[in-house]
Amino acid sequence: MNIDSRLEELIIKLYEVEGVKFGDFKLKSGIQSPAYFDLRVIVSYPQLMREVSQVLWEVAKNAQKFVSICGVPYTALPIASVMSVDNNVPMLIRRREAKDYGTKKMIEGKYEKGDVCLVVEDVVTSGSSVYETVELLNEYGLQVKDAVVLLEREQGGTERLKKDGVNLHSVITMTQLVRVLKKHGKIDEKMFDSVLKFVAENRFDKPTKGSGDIPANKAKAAMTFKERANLCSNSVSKKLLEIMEQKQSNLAISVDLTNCKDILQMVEQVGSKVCIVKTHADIIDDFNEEFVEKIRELAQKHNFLIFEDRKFADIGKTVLHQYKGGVHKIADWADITNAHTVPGAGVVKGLKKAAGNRQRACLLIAEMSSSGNLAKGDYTKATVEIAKENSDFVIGFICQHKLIDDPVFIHMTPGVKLGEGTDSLGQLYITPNDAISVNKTDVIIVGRGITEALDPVSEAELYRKAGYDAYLERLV
Ligand code: S5P
Repeated sequence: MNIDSRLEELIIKLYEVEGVKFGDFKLKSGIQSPAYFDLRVIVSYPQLMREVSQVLWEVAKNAQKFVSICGVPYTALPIASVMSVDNNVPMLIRRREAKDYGTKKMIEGKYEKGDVCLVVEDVVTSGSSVYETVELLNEYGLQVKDAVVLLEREQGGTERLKKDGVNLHSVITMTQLVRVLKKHGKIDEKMFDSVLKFVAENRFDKPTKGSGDIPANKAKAAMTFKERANLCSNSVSKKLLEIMEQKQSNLAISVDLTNCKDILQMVEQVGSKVCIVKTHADIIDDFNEEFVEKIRELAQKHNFLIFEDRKFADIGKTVLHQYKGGVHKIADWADITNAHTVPGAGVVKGLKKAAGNRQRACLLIAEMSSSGNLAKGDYTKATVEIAKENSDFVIGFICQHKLIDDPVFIHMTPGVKLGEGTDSLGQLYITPNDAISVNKTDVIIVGRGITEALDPVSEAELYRKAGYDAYLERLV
């Protein structure tokens, strides 16, 4: 049996014995959760116990050499016992409370100072119970380099333990669990979405940093664009993520040409390769209503969204008129626009008001690609807060790094070119792989890399593939 179907069977079995339940549960911490785990029940199913022990032993092969194993009390105690006996590896027992007579030892079993011990756990949420056991083993002179867990809830435990020097190896992640249960009709789409939303919103390591020093969100199992689309309440972000999945494209082209004919020609050529066409209406010499009609037709034909890169940056009252009125009447034709947050949240409120009932969305410029720009540190952090407070209209960021874990926010990165480099006016380029795979953003925005290429169509295909491949790599 291959590993995937073995894990699928295991997940279904855990569900059938009610080790995993779905509904509305109040956790010890007081928060409501759509999923609840009680894996103690495994002791009543010897075959399941053996299977759990075997899969944990399989992942333990990724650990550094160890001489003993120790289960976190209580659920993992019997699991560790089976692993110990089946694989002829010595076990240690960690006491919960010290005996009030005799030696008062908290660790039972035979060990030498400096021995490396593998910790075994059933479920990891924040990582704190694994760490308590690690600390105690350390007090007794044992080293812990790795821990194995059956279910990683993806709420920050892996990262927390890593910081404390312990590598956590998991058999199943929460995302895998709900994916399999949905696939087999055990939970519906709504429950699937609410579990993933719960996980994203209840991480113990929510990033608070807001600038270039943000660490890539490494261990969180990435969600697909489609899965994220299902979580979106703004219809524009939902549609965009669906297009990205359908067209296998997270490429936005920035068509910074200065006359309508050239722009429309370029868009007709590369439209099938992109999820977004980005414009700068105010650099078009002959901007007119016919252009608007034609580009909307092309958007229908090639299934992309239009993003007018207007970078609003004034008080709410002024941007309201700039967005819906003036020569360009942007709110009438662009699905997405963007804003600087230097004026504060009023800029977003003004744009939202101007959008009215139209299906529109806004990106906030949280970081920039240009050399010496000031969008960093506290400014970036404050921008993320404005986005969170206006998430019905703000669907994401113009940025260089992933800034927030919430899967409904889309991170778009300009200043992208195959081959990096700069231009003569301070633009700094990174590669598609750096943006998507390393910095964990979602969409690459490419201008001259495509529009100035000898063969823009082939070049667009190169960028599409580079961006999407980097995204697929992130999913693994
Ligand atoms: O920080 C930014 C934000 C934006 S929206 N840096 C940028 O370069 N942009 C825009 O992305 C810029 O206005 C231009 O339209 C595009 C980059 O074009 P390229 O030719 O340098 O790829």
